[in-house]
Amino acid sequence: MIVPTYKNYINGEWVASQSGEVFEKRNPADSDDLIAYFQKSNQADVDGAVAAARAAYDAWRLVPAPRRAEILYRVAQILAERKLAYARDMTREMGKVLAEAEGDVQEAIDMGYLMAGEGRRLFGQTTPSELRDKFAMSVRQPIGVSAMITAWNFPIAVPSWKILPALVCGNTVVFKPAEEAPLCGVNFVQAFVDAGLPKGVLNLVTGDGPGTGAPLVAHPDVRVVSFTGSTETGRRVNETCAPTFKKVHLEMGGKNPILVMDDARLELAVEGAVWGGFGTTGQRCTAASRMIVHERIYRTFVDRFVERAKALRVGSGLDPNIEMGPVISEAQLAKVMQYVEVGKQEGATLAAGGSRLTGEAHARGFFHEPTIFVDVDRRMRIAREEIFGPVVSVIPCRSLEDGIDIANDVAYGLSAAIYTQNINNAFTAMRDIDTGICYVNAPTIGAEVHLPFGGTKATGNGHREAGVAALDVFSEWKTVYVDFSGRLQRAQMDLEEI
Ligand code: UN1
Repeated sequence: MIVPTYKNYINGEWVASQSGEVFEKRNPADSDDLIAYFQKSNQADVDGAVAAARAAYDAWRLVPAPRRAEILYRVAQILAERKLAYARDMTREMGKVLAEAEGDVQEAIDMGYLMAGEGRRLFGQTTPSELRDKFAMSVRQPIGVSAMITAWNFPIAVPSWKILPALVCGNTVVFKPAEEAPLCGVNFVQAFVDAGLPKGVLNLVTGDGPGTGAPLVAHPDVRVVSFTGSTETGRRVNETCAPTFKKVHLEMGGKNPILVMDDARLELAVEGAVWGGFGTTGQRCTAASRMIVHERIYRTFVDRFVERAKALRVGSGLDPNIEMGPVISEAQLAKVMQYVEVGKQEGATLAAGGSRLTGEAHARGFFHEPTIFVDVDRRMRIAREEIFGPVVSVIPCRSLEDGIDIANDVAYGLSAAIYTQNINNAFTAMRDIDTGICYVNAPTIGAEVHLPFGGTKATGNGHREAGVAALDVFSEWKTVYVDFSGRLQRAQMDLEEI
């Protein structure tokens, strides 16, 4: 079978990298399965993509927003038509099970319709002026060329949270998808091409962080950067952008807790723990990697959770019977295995899993057992550091207050959940847990696109994506005063007697 080579998309053309180099992408469930080659883009490619986006901006920003939105509506329709095909490519490329991959594409469809509607809103304020015969309002203005750098774990959904709001606001875009999921990036861009987006408005450069991402972030004509990935890389992105005050949106790590109170519906909490901890093989920013469980129900919870985790069927996500796919790469698998060793050395009790899967069905993929450590102390590294794999720590707590204290005692603050039947507990947790997202009686994963997505502390830098909140990243407020009095009026000074 011929292995395809995909190109960059710059100024309305599919073009090869000026580096003359490509990189390969293989299926993490089967490393014999070579999916395709992609361009290894360099500074020159980035310069070309940014120049195209810069040139297209002058016209695109003046297209009426409702017309811009019509193209986004078509993008959503095209994604809906191709949902299964794109989901299959996604599963093959990054491993998540097919039903989840379909959910990923669905998230972009939802975002498309949401942002299509925004084209007829993009609300600002109109207010009375303190002076007579004067009008005051604020309007959203586009910023310019936006650079999107995304992770591989939600390879269509997360780019949609960034690209669709950027475009409806009137910005143009250079998109660098994760090198672990470039085909999803290509597929997503193809939907815009087929929807009739004018040339140069959306450009795609594939490649790695140092070769492609770094020159993109540093490019002087890029006015706004939106990044999803590790806290370590996010810090570098922020530092690169600081000297020129480039607008930066960062979405980084998590160590998301599920609190299970002694009044919780236990079966529901166990189900939530399994889905939150092992859904997407634990490779979500929102994955529940800490179960903080009230000591009164601790043993029962642990027994049931361990039993459920051990029963999970692990394998290729293309098989409909499989519940958990591989981790993304050999390097990521090594990291997971290293953390398992760390957990053992720290004295946590390994209650489920703990090993790479190596049998016949798993030999050519990066499969790891769903793994649970119990009796974990909050000071252990496995309870504090983001592992990004199927490893969950169970930590006992004495009370709601103690549980919230443990929940907040990490560097990150993306998502949290509480299982309780007590409304006072629920509202206390909603108020006191220091995260950007909080669930009651549902696990930490499963955010919906019309609400703000993001986190506190080392998870973010104060911005939110998706929802209407994303518009704040991709627009600047312009405040406009219109004085139709025909004379000089001085604010704060020319106060009228009434
Ligand atoms: C991510 O892990 O980066 O809320 C995004 C969720 C998904 C998105 C996760 N809708 O779990």
